[in-house]
Amino acid sequence: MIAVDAQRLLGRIRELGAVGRDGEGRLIRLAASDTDKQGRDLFVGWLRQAGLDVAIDRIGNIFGIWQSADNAGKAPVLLGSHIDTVIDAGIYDGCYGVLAGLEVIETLKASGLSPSRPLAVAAFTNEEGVRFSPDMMGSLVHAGGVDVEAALAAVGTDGSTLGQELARIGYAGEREPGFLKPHIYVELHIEQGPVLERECIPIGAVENLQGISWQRITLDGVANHAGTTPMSMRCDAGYAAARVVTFLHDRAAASNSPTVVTVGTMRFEPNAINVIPSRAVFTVDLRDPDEQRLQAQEAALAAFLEQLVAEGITVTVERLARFEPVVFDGRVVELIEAAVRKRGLASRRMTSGAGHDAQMIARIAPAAMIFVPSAGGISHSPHEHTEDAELVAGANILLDVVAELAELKG
Ligand code: HGY
Ligand code: MN
Ligand code: MN
Repeated sequence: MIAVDAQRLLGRIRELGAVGRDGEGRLIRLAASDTDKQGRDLFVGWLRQAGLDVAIDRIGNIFGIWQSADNAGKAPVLLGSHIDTVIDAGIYDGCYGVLAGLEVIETLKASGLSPSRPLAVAAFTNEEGVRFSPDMMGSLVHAGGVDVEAALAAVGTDGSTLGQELARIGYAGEREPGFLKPHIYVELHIEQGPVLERECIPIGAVENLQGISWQRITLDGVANHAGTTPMSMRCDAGYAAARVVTFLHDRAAASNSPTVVTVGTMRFEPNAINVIPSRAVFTVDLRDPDEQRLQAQEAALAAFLEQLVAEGITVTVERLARFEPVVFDGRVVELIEAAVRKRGLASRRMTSGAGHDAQMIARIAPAAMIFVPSAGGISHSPHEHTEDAELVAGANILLDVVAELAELKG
């Protein structure tokens, strides 16, 4: 059985993982930033070295395509993920799937076999959504889920627009989004959760992905003196925000369901030790594999906010992202499981707790994902880790699935 070049793959993961470190050594490659450009330039260099055609679309999605005279024009097997990161990120989230996709194509290209259809690997823009909302933006545009002009007009947390920033870093491409219609899409990714490690299973065959609801909430109260204002006379935006966080956490914890909630960002105004906050701005990330339960979570939050209004707080809610749960293509999941059995490995079916580009590409092509274990279930953290052997095993499963899909001819 052919196998990927483990050292080349592992070396590239580490090399890309070193790009975009700040003064404290934190890995930060937010979408369309200077460090994202550095990562993009490195990846494009590897695509060119591999002799692939490089195409960049208007939302900055990067595609490396291997096609020949006799298969050009047929829908490609598409691999990929993202290389933008969160703040203080690990080196595997997204990058592993992009670099393993490139590795699989390079390995097949060197094997002398020729696929019946083109093979392509994508690095989608702004999967993380930390600087520009929504997340999975590049793949969402590719799948026609949002108009490219609207996406380019997205205003970032720093007041810039995505379109300006892509132009500034030289990745405002020419190709129309969606120019490449995949035959099938397979995304390899670290699990970012505890299941595979806990069950000592090397591969996850991901059959579905939970729904995601992102909102930014602004609570306006009344600034006043911390010392002279009796508790009964306060309209404290900071306290109100804390009550929202507690309400959501307690509700999710008591729900006895896979419901999860995260308030990952919060700021007060005027943000002074002796001033009752007049304003609190925070984000709420709600997720559930069941759409009804997700809607019930959103309704419970809305009702709680109504209560705050009755107490004199002014509430403003901005919708940042809303994606329903996605079920992947069972045939692709079965292909993954068959490839795992052929290599004598174990796998289990899984739901993805994280959002991924695959959930967007599933709108336009049969799609599924392959997971490998995350040590301690940790991700979106510098402590994110997957063993080399696990990374290589996952890449070889991707190789086998692609070889099957590409109907290789000797
Ligand atoms: O938020 C997510 O799940 C993904 O990492 N963008
Ligand atoms: Mn990811
Ligand atoms: Mn991520």
